[in-house]
Amino acid sequence: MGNRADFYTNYFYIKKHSGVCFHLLINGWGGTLKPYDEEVIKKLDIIAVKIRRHVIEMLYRAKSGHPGGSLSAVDAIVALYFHHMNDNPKKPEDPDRDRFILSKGHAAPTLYAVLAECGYFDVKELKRLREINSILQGHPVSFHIPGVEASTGSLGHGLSFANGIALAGKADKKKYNVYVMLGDGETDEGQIWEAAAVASHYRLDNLTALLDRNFLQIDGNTEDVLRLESVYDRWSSFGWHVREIDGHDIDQILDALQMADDHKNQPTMIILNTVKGKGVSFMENNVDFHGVPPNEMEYKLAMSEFDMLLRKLEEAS
Ligand SMILES: Cc1ncc(C[n+]2csc(CCOP(=O)(O)OP(=O)(O)O)c2C)c(N)n1
Ligand SMILES: [Mg+2]
Repeated sequence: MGNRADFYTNYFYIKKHSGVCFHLLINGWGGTLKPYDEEVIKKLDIIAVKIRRHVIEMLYRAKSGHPGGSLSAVDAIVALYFHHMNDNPKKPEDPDRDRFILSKGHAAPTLYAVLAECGYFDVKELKRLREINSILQGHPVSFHIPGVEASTGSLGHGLSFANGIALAGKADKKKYNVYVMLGDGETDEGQIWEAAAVASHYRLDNLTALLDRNFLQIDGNTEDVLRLESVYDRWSSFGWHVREIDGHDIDQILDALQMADDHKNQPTMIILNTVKGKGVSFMENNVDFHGVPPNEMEYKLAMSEFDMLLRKLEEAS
């Protein structure tokens, strides 16, 4: 555990340090170099596996929760908190912080694991997911958990909430950015499209939405339940700047986030092409693991898969 703690401490330093480098590149030298390199990507890949491990441990212990949509969301949330966002776990109420809102609140275990590993609260709390009197309930509650910006879980509201914070940022002449993650099934909600229209009407270029496009929702393929395609054309016709990437490729995620921050006069939608259950072979693309935790055998199998992958990644780094 000591090694892991050191690893995160060091990584947190790299995150902040690379932010400074980026500032110099843009403001000092004006170059086009990326504010990260292969080493950063390798480290984020390793963190992502460790977060997935936490998620499965938490769900197994709690005997309930949502593995599929938690696992598909990991890489983007890791990229945001461990590299991209300007946030400080020691000052979770800093008025100048970047904000992240997990609109698909059922992926709470991923957000909790990331916040804990960043230092917002003790990693030991993760063991108490869904227990009575635990701060970590099945869906995020903002007034209980340091670092959680919005209480979510009732799908469809997060983008409207993010709009409000982004508008307030403009009114107050703040420099912060707002990031919000939506599920693809979640975008069946009508409120999402009211919010999409509002964001482009007010030219909220300080707002970036990330769509976890895993093609599955609670009980089937999104295209069978209520067709979404063409997702790209829909968001673009609502006045959004849209980019579509591999949602498990850290390099592409970091690049898209930077592009979104730099884009002016429009909100940006990053479509993350993802795999529901990513990282656990028998959960991948398996709708049965939308809201069912692993049993003992599945838990052990998942752990052995993570161990194998971690060994491979650590040897390569
Ligand atoms: C308003 C509302 N209706 C229904 C639900 C129940 N529900 C929880 S998850 C889910 C499916 C969400 O699918 P998607 O957004 O694609 O999530 P992911 O695939 O990322 O898990 C549903 C319908 C809910 N949480 N809120
Ligand atoms: Mg989905």
